[in-house]
Amino acid sequence: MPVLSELEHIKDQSRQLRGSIAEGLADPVTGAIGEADTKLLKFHGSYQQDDRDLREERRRQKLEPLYSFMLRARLPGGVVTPAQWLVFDRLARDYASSGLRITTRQTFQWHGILKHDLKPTIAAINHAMASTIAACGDVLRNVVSTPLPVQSQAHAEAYAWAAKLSDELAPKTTAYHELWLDGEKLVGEPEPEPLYGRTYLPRKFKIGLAIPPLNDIDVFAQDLGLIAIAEEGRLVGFNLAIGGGMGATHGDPTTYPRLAEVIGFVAPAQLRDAAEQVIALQRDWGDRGERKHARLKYTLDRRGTDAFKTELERRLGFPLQAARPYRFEHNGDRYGWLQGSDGRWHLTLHVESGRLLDLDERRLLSGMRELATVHTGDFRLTCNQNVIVANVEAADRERIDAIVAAHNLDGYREQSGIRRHAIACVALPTCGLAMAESERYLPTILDKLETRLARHGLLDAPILLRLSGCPNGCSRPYLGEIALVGRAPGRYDLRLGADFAGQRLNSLYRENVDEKAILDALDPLFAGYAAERAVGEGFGDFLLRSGVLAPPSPARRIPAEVIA
Ligand code: SRM
Ligand code: SF4
Repeated sequence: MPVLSELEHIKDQSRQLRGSIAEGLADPVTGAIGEADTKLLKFHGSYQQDDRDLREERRRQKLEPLYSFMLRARLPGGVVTPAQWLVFDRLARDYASSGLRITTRQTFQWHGILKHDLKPTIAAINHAMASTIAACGDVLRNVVSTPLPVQSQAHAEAYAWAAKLSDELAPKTTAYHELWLDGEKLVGEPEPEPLYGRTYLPRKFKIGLAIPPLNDIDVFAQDLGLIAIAEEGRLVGFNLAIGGGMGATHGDPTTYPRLAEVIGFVAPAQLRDAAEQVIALQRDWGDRGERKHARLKYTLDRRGTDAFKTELERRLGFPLQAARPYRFEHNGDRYGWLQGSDGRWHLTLHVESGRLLDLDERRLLSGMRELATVHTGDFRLTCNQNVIVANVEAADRERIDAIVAAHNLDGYREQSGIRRHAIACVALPTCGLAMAESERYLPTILDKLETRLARHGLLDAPILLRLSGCPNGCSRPYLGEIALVGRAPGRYDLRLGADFAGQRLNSLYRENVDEKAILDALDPLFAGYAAERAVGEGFGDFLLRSGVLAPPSPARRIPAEVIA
């Protein structure tokens, strides 16, 4: 029996995620809660953080760090009703420090919530018929799903599946109600967790559902990726792809980003069981000794994908069918108005780094609130940190356009290709793991890249740029045509060569370099791309074809035979 990590003991003794969180919240002496409870709090959707900009100054003043809490909602498929939007907006104004933040898993985060405001904030989110449970922690996280409902019927069915999985496979503990919603206090033994047991999963688990040709959720970065297969506009089932993940540790080759492998196809009626059994098998086979190796991707590489599939089919009691052909076109968002097959309209707006905040003349938070007061459809958050004003009647388009223009929410019309397709993770000052700036650095590096791209006539080229403040990869940087992965303040690994459909990992091009070295390395590549690219050829594809980068090993790309 391997030695269990400390977190396994904390989970085991937590009485189904209670720990002493209630006591910690009630303690007026500190803005923090107990160390072990911070780990359990994640399962309730919140991280204890401190403002890293102020850390040193507070230490000098012999003050405790400026503790606050980040809260993450669970919003399957990124769907938000206008009424919910207004509640979330109010919470951002009343309790958070930096507006609303759309995440790379199509939900909202609020940063900077003080300890005593955590309970009213969570209660209000629940009152708005949403939740924060299992938005973080060693459980199935928010299930993401292609947000753009252009193929309206297949989309509606696929979204319903994402919502069902998210709901039915969530933890069943009543600790959440007890702590945040004044539910009845537990007396005696905690309630059973049928899927998760006393120690939940070895690590976080992510499901994402993509509807080809859109891979806007990066389906191959998921622990369990579901590729919806539609025939004549109706959903007929899903290909299953298992073992994707981005996280790595600098200098540790036993950790790495990995693409999910397509292992077969299931009919809709088989999907819930298949998803549940993949999770259950990872629960049983995952590494509970070393958290760095605990994700499903490492389980598969240790035990073998074939062995995993065989055991999965044994537990399911039926074999998976052969994977069906599919084709992804790209993993970015499509900006502007698009009409769905049911006649309704959808407007995708660009939100830089997903941050909705009122700053000078850019009043994005207020603009979105005004939209929410008049909109009769719904909103969809995207995994590229953007927002879709969805299901708009033709007659309402003009009114929506006017609000969008009045609040500078239509920036996408003027932006360069690279700016429209850039994603940056939060990083400093809130993320405790950040080694370098990301969200706050994005505007600076974009300006400088745009200057170089303009010189080569490439301002309109849609190049996929991804910035992460550390190798954990929250912006899925290993799937960027250009990616910067933080090493230290002002220093990054420059990675190049992913494709534009999320089907090939990039590779390291320059290690631990500063801004000048990054720009100097990219400039001649931009020149070559401008002069020699084929029609429609992406920057990443060009770097491979022209021999700047070596062809990737099979494990770093999705095999062509499953692509239609
Ligand atoms: Fe992430 C940890 C932010 C999507 C891989 N991530 C964190 C924490 C909570 C830092 C921490 O553990 O203390 C960050 C909080 C920063 C802050 O102040 O808000 C954080 N991750 C984010 C978000 C907000 C990035 C963003 O800018 O939008 C995304 C929230 C998603 C959500 O709504 O659930 C976010 N994180 C991702 C993704 C992308 C995805 O899932 O599509 C990944 C890569 C995919 C994957 O999981 O492999 C990702 N985050 C990680 C990891 C590395 C996990 C690993 O297997 O090694 C960590 C660190 C960890 O878990 O130990 C991490
Ligand atoms: Fe923080 Fe690293 Fe994730 Fe960025 S990639 S949010 S720095 S954990």
